[in-house]
Amino acid sequence: CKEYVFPDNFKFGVATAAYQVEGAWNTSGKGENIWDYMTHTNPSSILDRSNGDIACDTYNKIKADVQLLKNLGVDFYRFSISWSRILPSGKTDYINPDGIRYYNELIDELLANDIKPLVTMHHFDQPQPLEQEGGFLNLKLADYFEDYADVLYKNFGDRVKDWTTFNEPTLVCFLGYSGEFLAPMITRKDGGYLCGRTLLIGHAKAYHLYNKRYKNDQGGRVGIVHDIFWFEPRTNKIGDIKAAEAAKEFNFGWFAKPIFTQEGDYPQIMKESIARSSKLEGLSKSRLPQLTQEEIELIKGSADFLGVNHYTTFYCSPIEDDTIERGLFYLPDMDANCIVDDKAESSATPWLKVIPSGFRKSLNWIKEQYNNPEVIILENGFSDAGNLLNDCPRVNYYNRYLTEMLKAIYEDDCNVSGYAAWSFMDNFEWRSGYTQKFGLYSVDFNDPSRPRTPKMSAFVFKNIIRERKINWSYTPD
Ligand code: GCO
Repeated sequence: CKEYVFPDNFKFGVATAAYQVEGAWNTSGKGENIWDYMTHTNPSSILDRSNGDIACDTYNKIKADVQLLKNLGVDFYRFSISWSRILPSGKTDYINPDGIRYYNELIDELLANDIKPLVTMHHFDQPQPLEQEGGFLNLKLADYFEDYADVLYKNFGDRVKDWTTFNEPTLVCFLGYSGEFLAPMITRKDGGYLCGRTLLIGHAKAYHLYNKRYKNDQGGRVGIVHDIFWFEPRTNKIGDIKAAEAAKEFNFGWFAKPIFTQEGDYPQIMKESIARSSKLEGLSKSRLPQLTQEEIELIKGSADFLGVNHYTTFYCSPIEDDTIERGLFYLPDMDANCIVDDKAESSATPWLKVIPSGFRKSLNWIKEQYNNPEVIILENGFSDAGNLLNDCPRVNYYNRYLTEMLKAIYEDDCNVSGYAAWSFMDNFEWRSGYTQKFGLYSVDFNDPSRPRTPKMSAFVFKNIIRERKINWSYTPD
């Protein structure tokens, strides 16, 4: 097969998120966030009854961890800032000096080692006190988010040049406010959409604030991170083809269409199917709140680049096809039921099957639907269950997915400028606790000092970065 070399300006990184790695959950003035609250009040919500109280303890390991990053040779490190560590109440009544100190030290240490920080402002962990006001169901949180972004730009923007507002808004909203999967586990049928509006507006406000007040001096850029699964029709029947289209729009178009297209509104398929199911339930109007013209104008074009997380592919059929069991990717109101391919290679995560071709297809779909925006892959990775250092399946996953990405760049002209592996190290995998390991470094969670050990995948990734090409000799036959 053809050997591609990564483009000259292509940037490599690894990613983490605050709640999954930091620990120090109540140290030096940090406030409680929705995951602290949920794991403490409802321990059985987590598969192994664990939590992120200590996690990987990255809070206490800045210097050592940055050396590991340097050793990998990454150009950037994607991490998230814990809103509650900076603003314990969620609002600007009090800015926690230790939060500012901690991220200053991390950013300075990264830069001293030639690693650029790429910062996520929100990765699933909003402050718990804001839930008393309805959390993201309440549009007011868009303003609180803008105020929080202001504090971040003011304190860190002299050194942070790559910002993203929200990580995976679809999952934050559907799984947090309509489904029962992510904190705060609210189950309101309209919850996902109310949350979605707040996130879109909060994102857009944070984007415009940067442009108005900071961009001139700081010269950075602001994007957002969407998850994209690839959705294949289960067969070539028209119903299955339509179902796969619907799933793409609910998963990705919901947040990408308003921001990245000229129409600046929700996808038509989504509007129609929510209106239809609302009507069937006897509601007088659709439970999807319409964006006003003013909101549309605010949101349209509000991103300098598109962050993309991609892991796997699902196979879709219409919901009425009751010969098919309800799949793992199913959103209420969406006329599609999407299942995993049981025959594909598995990871330790039930929804994550190894289907590399879906990556190239996703990138092509983005190129076609969104006029080839600049894309940075901000998550892609594989989980296993044990403390496997000889992690051949992960190496294989990276080699094969990166090859598909390179084909998308060279053969299809997709505008992909960077790639971050998920994850730098094993960490707290949300509802699955510590049962699913995604790291390039293994972490011993039984040892209070949380030692890190490189897996084979860390060496392979390091080699890819150094040689700027995939070295297949690491891959088992
Ligand atoms: C997500 C998050 C990550 C996860 C990763 C593996 O996609 O849910 O961005 O925090 O840990 O995706 O599931």
